[in-house]
Amino acid sequence: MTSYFIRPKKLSVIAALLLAQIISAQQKPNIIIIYADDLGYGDLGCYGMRGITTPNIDRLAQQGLKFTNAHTTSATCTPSRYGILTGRYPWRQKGTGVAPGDASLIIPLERGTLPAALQNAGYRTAAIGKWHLGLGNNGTIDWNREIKPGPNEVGFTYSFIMPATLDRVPCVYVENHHVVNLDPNDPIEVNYKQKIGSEPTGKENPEKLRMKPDPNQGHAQTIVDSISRIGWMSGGHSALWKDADIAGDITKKAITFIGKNRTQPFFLYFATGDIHVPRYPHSMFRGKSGMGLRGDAILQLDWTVGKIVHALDSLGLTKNTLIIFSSDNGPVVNDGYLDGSVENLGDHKPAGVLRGGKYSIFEAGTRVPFMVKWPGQVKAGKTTNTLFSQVDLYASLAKLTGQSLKEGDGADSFDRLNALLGKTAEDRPFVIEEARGLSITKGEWKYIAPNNGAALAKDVNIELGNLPQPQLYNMKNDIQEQHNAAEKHPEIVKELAALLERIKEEKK
Ligand code: NG6
Ligand code: CA
Repeated sequence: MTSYFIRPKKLSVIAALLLAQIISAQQKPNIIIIYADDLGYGDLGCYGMRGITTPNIDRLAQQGLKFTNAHTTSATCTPSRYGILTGRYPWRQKGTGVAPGDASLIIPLERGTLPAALQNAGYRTAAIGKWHLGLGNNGTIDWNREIKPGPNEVGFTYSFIMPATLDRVPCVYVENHHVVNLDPNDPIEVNYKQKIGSEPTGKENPEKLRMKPDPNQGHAQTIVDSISRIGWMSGGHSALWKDADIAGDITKKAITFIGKNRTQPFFLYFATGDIHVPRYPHSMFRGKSGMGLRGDAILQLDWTVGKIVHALDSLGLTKNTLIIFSSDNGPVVNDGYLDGSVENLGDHKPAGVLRGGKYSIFEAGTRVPFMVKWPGQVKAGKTTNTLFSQVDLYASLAKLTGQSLKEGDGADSFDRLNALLGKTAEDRPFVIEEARGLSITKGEWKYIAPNNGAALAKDVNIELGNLPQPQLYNMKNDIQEQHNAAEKHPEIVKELAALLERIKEEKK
């Protein structure tokens, strides 16, 4: 007998076909930036790590393009994030160093940003995960009211963020303009100058801690989730995060955002808390890497990436989604907590072959893993050594989405779309790196401007690369920056020093 009504099974097939049609009609690709925290050049299987496997992240490299000479603007978090989102060198603006948890928003409201350009191009945009670019203005934030300006004022349609780093108070999520799960009868107060409230602190109540702060590095203030932090906070008990749940919480939000926007172009800036300190991953990963909590956090990071990729697959979005994976600065092992990561590191080299690490003007400070996957558009399984900077994502993605930048917007950002998609291996004309001082790399030469910072950061055990004399390294023959060739090649020193000065003096 012929059926006159469509069976539910058929209906779902029709719905799927319709959805596929809507999706293929969607011209512009979805864009996801997965931004890891403190992940080093040597911290992934596809960048040579042995001992821990990172299959989900490695698959991005297998199915996409792997960069071996891509740089953040800076060797710490806040300035690199500023660079990627604004397309400007952070050192052009005061106050772009590592931000305390109560800092005001450092992104100027009057200028264009990467997310705002994509918003103009019709994208739904989201910042999910670590923010660390300040919130509010005038140096004061009332965490119990509407918190602004923040991500939603600089181009993000939706935000779900950890305000600063995981080691800084307040340890709460902020969704759009509000602290999540805040009980109005238990208001939050935050102070970075003096103790407030009666919460236990790492200094006074070490017996309450699950990991000890390094006595040389602070981090002994208010205890949240059995971990003492930088800064004091009181109240907000119902809003406090659990460190072991952060990766899962933000991944869930990311997948929800992707699902909600599956029929229209979206941009997701997904900034993980991993593998920054304090490292306290979920029990699924704790003790699983054989390399201590830092290794366990790498496993968690890989899981996170797997979940995002899987969500795209199951929604049929893989083909039309450009994924960029990178890190905000180089690696550090002990960054404030005695969490066993140093003892358990074994022979793993977080910076790979490079010298230095986080905070360093040597290469490991800013040369980070960087991968691009876009099926059908970026050839799979290739590696490129093109000199690349994250500051160029703004102009490049604006180009991709048909946006022209207003005068002054993204002023340091070059359109490097062809390099990003592997269509050219041409180098950026130069790359500037920032730590305590600045360096400039052009072709095979890297010049580090003289500066009087310390040569070594003892507490974190990282060579910072600062010297009162000029340094010049040949990055082709001496990638480990062992042989200072400044005296041998004064003409190159002169040329690069002049170029750096010229760029610094540009009015932007
Ligand atoms: C440093 C902290 C370090 C970490 C870093 C920011 C001390 C001694 N060290 O000042 O623990 O929080 O700032 O890291 O306080 S970043 O990746 O967000 O830049
Ligand atoms: Ca960082």
